[in-house]
Amino acid sequence: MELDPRLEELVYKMGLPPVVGRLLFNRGINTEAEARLFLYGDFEDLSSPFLFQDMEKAVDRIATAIKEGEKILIFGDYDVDGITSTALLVRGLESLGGRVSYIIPNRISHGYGAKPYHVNKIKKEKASLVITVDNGIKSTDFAASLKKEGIDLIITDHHLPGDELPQAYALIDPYTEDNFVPKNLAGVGVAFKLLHGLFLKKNSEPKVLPYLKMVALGTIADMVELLGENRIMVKKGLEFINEGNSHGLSKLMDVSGLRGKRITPKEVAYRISPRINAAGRIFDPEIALKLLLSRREKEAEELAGELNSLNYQRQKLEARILKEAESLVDDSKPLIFVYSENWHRGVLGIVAYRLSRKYRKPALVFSVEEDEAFGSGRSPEGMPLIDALSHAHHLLLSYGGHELAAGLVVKRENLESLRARLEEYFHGLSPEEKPERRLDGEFDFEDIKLFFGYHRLFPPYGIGNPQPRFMTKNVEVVNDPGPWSNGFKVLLKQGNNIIPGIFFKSEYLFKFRKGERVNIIYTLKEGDNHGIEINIEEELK
Ligand SMILES: [Mn+2]
Repeated sequence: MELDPRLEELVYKMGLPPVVGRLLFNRGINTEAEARLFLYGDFEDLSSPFLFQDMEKAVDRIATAIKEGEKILIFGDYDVDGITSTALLVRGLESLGGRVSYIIPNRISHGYGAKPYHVNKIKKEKASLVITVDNGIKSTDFAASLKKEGIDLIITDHHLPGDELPQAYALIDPYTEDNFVPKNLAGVGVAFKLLHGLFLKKNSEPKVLPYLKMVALGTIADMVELLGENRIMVKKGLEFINEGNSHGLSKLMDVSGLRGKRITPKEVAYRISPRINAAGRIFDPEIALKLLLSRREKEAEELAGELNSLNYQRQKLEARILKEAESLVDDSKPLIFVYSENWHRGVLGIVAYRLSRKYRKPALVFSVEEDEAFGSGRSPEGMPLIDALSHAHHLLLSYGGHELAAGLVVKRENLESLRARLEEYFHGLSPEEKPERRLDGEFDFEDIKLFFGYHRLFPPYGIGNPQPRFMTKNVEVVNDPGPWSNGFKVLLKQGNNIIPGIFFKSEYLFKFRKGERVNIIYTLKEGDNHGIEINIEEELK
C-alpha cells in the first residue's frame, strides 16, 4: 500500500497497520497527537477550558454570583444546540448552588438572538448576571443595554463575530481567540467548557462528566465535525446516555421509538433531534427545554408526547410547503429563490435543505409577512452562501450564518433585486463534485483483518468521520449463498483469508455463486462471536 511520507512515519512511530494510518489520513488526521486523540482519546485529553482568555474571569464571576445568591439568567437559542446548552448550564449551575433562570427566545415571535427588548424581562427576573449560550457574539446592542442597567454579561458562542465585538464582562467564543482552542465546537461544546472550568475551580471535575450527554445531543444536531475534541465529548456523552437517563431524556427516547436501543449519532440526528427542534420550529422551544430539565416522570411523559405530536405537525407542514415551493422552482437558474405568504417560517430551513440537495444548487426560501420577507438558505459545498449574501448586504435588513446555511430578512420590495444579485453571484459557480459513495480505498483481505483489530476505536461515526468503506478486488466465492436474517450469507476468500459476507440484494444471488470471482464494496461489522463479517453494498464489474 502506498502511503504519504508523513503518514508512513506516523504509522511506523505508533506501530499501526498501514490500513489504519490510511483511514486516519482520509479523516484529515496526520500527526501523532491527532492520531492518539482519535484512537485512544478520553476525557483527560480534552484541552483545558482555561485556554480561553476570558475563562478565568467568567468562572470567578459565576462563583461570586453563586456565593452571593445572585440570580443568574441563561439566554439560549431555539434549536437543539441552544436548548441543550441552556439545559446544561441551568442544571450545572444549580448543582453548584446557583439560583438560575432562563430565556429562550421564540424565534417565530421574537426573531433570532438577544435583543435590547429582552432586557426588560431580565430586569423583571432580577438577574444580575446573564450568560448567553449558542448566541450573543453579534448582540452588541443587547450587551450595551445590559451594561447600562449594570447587569453583567458573559457571552458563550461558537459563531463568527461581526465587525464589532459586544461589550461584555467576558467573552468565550473560539472565533475571538488568539490562543489555540478547538475551533469546531458546537455552542453546547463552548458552554461545556465554561461549566468544566467552573467544576475544575471547585475541585469537583468528575461531576462535570454526565453533562456530556447534552454535549453529545447538541454537537450531533448542530452538524459540526465529529473529530478532535467534539468526537471525544460525543463518544463519552453517548456512553452516558446508553447507561441510563433522566426522566426527560428517557421519555423522549420512548416516543422516538428508541426504548432499549443503543444510541449512536444516527439515532440522535434522525430521531431525537427532529423532536427537540419541532418545538422551536412551530411552537415554543421551552417545551423541549422543560422536557430535558424535567425531574418528574409524569410531566416528562406529557412533554415528550407533546413534542412527538409537534414533530408530526412539523412533518405535515414541511411536506405541504416543499410541494408548493417545488412548483415555483425554475431549474434553468443558478439558484433556487422562492417565496410565499403562506409558508410557516419554522420549516423554511428544512425545505431549503431539501431543495438544495435535490437540485444541487443554493436554495433560498422565504416567508413574506406584511412588508418583510424572512428567508432561510442552504447551499451545497463549493457555493458559499454567506459570501453571496455579504455581496448583497445592501439589500438586506439582516443576515447571518455560514458557508452552507444562512438566515436573512429582506424588505418585500427588495426580493426581486436580491434574486437578480444572487443569480449574478452564483452564475458560473458550480458545486464541488462529490462521489455518491465515499470510499476509503482498495485493500486486501489481509489489510481488512488487520483493521478489524482497530475497528472498535473508530466510532462514533458521523460528519467528518464516516463509517469506513472498502473495496476489494478479485475475491473468490467459496460457497453458494444461503439465507441469513432478511438477506443472504456467503463465504469469501482471498489468499489465506476467508471472511463471511452478508448482502441484501437478491439479484446478487446470481453473481455470488461458488467459484466465481467478484469485486466488492463493503463495510465491516462484528458478526456472531464478535468475529469479522462484511456487509456487501456493491458488486463491481
Ligand atoms: Mn449552534
